[in-house]
Amino acid sequence: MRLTSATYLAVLSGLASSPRLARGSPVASRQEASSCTEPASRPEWRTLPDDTKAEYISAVKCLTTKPSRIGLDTTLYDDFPYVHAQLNLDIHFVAQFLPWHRLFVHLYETALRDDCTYTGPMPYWDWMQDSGTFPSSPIFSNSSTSGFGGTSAGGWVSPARPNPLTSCVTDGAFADFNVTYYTLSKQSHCLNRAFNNGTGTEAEANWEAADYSTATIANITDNSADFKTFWPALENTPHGAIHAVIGGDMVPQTSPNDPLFFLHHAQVDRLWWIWQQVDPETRNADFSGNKNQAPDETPAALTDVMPYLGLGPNMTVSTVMTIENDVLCYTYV
Ligand SMILES: [Cu+2]
Repeated sequence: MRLTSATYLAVLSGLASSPRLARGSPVASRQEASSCTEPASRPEWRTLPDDTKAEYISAVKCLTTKPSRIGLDTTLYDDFPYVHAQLNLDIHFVAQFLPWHRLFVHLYETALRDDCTYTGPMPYWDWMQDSGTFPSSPIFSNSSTSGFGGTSAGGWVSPARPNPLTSCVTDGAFADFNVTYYTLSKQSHCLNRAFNNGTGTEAEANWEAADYSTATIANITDNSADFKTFWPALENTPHGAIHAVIGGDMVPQTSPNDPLFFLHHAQVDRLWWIWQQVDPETRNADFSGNKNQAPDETPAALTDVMPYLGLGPNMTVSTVMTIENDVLCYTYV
């Protein structure tokens, strides 16, 4: 999907009327509203040439050679699962789910560029294309330079089993790749995947294909009139299914251990953006629902501050309601 100039203007006008900018500079013109004149493109993973895929994957691995940015004795790579796990209850099943992960992926992209000299684009993984044929998705390529690899030998095992950390990825660029955290503890282990072909019911068979099909996404997008309807539908069903079907390290709160996490969440972010484009004037400012997990019913607000524990500056939700602004500057192609 490409932005037309009409939608681009609509995005800018939504930005200019956001509370954050309106308060700071009441006479800001549309041009002054954003310094983002050449947004970076985010393409689908399988459209990248092999050398760009290889460059992306080596930048991801490079993060394991850089020091923690938040004062841990582990690496910059580990900061991401660590922060995500610490904040788990504040960023899931709450309105902040989408904006928090939007900025989280951006922080990751920025680390790949600034700390690991990556020059290519941040890719997303359109798993709708893999609904019904999940294990044969090209993203699971066994190329040792440009493939994320597939599942472990032995198939699905519950993450609750006594030793949950033995489903090692054995092919692709992350074969025998080690990660450091597991849930809230430091527990070094091989990157785990254990593809889960549903749990037996009709609806969940075939890799839960129905949960992330094109038809399901269209249904969510078309039938969610407001943010508080759209976000839980996206989080609970397609987003959750992809975590569950991959299994292994994608299941616990340290799921950013799996490098696929960031391509998955770029896709979730893209789907939010597509939903916003249907009516940008309204939807670029539509943020509503519960601020905290039940039973706290405090309503969420654009002025809510999103925490990142030092990985990046804490920011208000309003800062990331669009993807082409002073802080974020990218678009999906
Ligand atoms: Cu998350």
